[in-house]
Amino acid sequence: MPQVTLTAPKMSCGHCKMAVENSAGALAGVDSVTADPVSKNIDIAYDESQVSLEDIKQAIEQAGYPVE
Ligand SMILES: [Cu+2]
Repeated sequence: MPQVTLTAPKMSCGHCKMAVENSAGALAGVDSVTADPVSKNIDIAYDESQVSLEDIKQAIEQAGYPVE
């Protein structure tokens, strides 16, 4: 299962963490999402046969957090 770390500089607090985790975590095929508002990193494990990295980025960006 691929694992990737994205960076979302706009995350700043626990609310941001939950918003990011809930947005990506709601996608079928996303196994785990851990967002850290201090390091700005989002660790994601996903099943590439069910969901693409592009879909995951899009979900997080739609929640209001541009990813790098
Ligand atoms: Cu916040």
